[in-house]
Amino acid sequence: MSTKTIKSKAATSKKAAATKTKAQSKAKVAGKLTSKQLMEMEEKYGAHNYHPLPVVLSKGKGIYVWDVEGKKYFDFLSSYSAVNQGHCHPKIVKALKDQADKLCLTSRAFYSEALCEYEKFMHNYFGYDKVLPMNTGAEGVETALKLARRWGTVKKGIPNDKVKIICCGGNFHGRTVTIITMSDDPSSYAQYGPLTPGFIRIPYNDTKALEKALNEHGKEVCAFIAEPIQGEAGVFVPADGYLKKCYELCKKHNVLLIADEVQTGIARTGKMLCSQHDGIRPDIVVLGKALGGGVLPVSACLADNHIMLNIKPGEHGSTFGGFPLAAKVAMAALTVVKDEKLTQNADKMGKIFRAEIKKIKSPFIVEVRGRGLLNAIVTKPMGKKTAWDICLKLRDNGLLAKPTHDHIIRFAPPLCIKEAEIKKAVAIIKKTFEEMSK
Ligand code: IF1
Repeated sequence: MSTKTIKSKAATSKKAAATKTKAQSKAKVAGKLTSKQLMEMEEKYGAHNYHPLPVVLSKGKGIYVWDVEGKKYFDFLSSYSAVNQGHCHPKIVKALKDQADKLCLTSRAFYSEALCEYEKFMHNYFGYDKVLPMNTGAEGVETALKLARRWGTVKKGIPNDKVKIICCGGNFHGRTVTIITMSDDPSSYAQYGPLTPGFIRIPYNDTKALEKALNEHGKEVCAFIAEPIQGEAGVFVPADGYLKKCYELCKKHNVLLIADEVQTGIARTGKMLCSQHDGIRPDIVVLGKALGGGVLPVSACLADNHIMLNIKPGEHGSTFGGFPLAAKVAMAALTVVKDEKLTQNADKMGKIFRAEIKKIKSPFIVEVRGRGLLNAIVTKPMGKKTAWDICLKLRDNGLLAKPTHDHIIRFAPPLCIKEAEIKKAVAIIKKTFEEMSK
């Protein structure tokens, strides 16, 4: 590197350091704590069940977030697809505020006007007979497992202690003890004691493996659960027609198909439900994340009566499931998706994103993959540098993303992003890979 370059780099980093210090002292003057102080606070008083990227956010609007020092970033994680409509969407926040001044919580001991309205809204929006409202994605998945097992024992006649569910390697469905039983990732299931019986795991994207499992165990199997695209596994897009073939095999063996659309649903992949890419209608759909519009935890199971009505009053539920705030927020969140044509935009912007990334000539980019605005860049190891290091450099350059594994980085901005913003973000990604190569 020439002396001139060394000098200019030194000057740049000195300037950056000076800016940071100035911002920190400004923060001090404003009486606000600095990022460093806040991270130390979490270290001391918060459980250590996460290792966040070192950035402390204090504001969000649309596709952008700001840290406590006022630095602006593209949000390319969207809280793992929970902020599809953009941060603090005015119509969603208004729905929350209006309801919060009227009635927040009734429990399910009584009816609520908002929930009754929401239930009909969900029927009309998704075309299933009924909705079972819950809160987190994991609760939605647990509810789907219970609906399937209950259908299996009551309708299919499977002996109660024999009922099975087939799941996929590489899955991520949440973090309860029963759900981590399905996981093949030791960081999810190890050393939590005895797990839940009744699961058969097969490889993802392998219809022959499903056919074999159904031929051998089909009589005791009530359901097959899969993500239409495996998010945490690294945005693993299965072969075209995979889910359709799985659905046909399930029908042949009188087995329910559960689609976990917590991350892939609500327009993220360029269809309202990712299952629609294969033209199928799963027996049970699990929704979460963006159903709450980036404002509240809202999840749900959708199913028809012959599945939903096997759970009788008092046999399942949740204090906050479908509470008035969630009902109003979810209706606003889904209305925004339709009114702002976010499904179509996700499809269009996703194609532009992948095409632009493919133009980047970097020895470290192996491939870019995804559907709609659920994408990932698979990277080649850069000496000792990992995807984490790339994300640190992306942060410095004004874009927030997170690795799913050592070498895969997920890129999932809010679905309201525009073409010019996609191109600015790609320019940051390009610059970052160039800097990492030096
Ligand atoms: C965290 C991962 C993603 C999900 C699918 C159910 C759930 C999730 C397909 C459970 C949740 C979140 C959990 C979140 C990070 C994120 C995640 F990295 F953990 F694996 F997206 F890939 N089904 N995924 O993706 O929903 O109970 O969290 O509401 O920090 O644990 P939840």
